[in-house]
Amino acid sequence: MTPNRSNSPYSLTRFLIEEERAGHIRPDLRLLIEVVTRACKRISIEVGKGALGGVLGDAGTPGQASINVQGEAQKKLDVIANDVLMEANAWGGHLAGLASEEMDHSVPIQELCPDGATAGNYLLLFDPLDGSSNIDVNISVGTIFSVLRCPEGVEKPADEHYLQPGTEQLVAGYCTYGPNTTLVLTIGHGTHAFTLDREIGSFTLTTRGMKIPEDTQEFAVNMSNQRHWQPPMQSYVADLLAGKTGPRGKDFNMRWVASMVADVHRLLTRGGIFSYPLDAKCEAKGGKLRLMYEANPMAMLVEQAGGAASTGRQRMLEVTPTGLHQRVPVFLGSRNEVEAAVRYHREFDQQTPA
Ligand code: AHM
Ligand code: MG
Repeated sequence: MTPNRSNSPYSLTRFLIEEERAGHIRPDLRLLIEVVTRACKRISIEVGKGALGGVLGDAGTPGQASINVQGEAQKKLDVIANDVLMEANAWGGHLAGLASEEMDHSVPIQELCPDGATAGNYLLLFDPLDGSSNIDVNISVGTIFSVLRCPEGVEKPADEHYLQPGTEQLVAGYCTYGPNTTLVLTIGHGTHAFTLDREIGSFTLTTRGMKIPEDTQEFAVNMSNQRHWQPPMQSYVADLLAGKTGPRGKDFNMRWVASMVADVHRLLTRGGIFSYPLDAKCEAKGGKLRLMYEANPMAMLVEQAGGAASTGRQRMLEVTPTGLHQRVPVFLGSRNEVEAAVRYHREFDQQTPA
């Protein structure tokens, strides 16, 4: 009897094989995505254990929190998620090196796995558990990742080899660990969502070709920073809040999960603008969110879904990186709304002598 294929779930594996057949992806890159997403499944299991698994709370010893390169206290699950991704990729054979939010420097794959590991062709960057301040209160968190090509002839990549603009990304994705676990992925041919089927343990394609509406009436920003923002951001948000009778002529709603993955997932699903602008608290660092493993992968996913991503003054994907952990201001989401935010910056800059 011929199996009824039309009703069988369309797995991530099948999706990737078809993309390879269409010439959109090389076999070693397809296998790298399989390794990374398998690690995400493992992280999803750890996150899902919550208090039962003893995985909540801070890393380190009582009274002595473990601090990462960003100067931020690490949660136990930050460390677990980082270890899972490192371990999964050490033996994969597809990477030349990897870099993480939780580690000071990138690691060449041969150092991770010196016993005869051959260096692959790619560089992987990740934020192993974004939004981790939300873990202990059972709010969605996620993993964000980006894949770049290792420069030709480089066997042992150093930090400088990762400093490529976001336009060079081959793959970008995130996995949200929320009421369900959803992987959102782009290989440069649209943005697609896969939901983890917990019964069979595999990601199933649930939205092919996500499309962000061009217009929105929803914005996401940490309003408690309002007094620290720069003038163009102050005017932009003041006009959003003025609603129907203000210059924008419509009412806006606000949502802020404080997990970038969850906030971006909402705007990929129903539109919106997400912003983390420069403010007086983060100005010296260049912003709050990191370019290489937060802003750039999200920017690629959003652009591939028809949206826009900017620093407020430049297309995000065209920023020339200067450091692995570089920070940038972020505006991304519905195209017309991102353009509106950029306009406020441009008009301010034109009126203000340099
Ligand atoms: P993290 O990578 O240390 O978790 O920090 C990034 C998070 C984003 O997920 C979120 O958008 C932002 O930081 C929240 O910032 P705030 O604490 O100002 O609400
Ligand atoms: Mg993060």
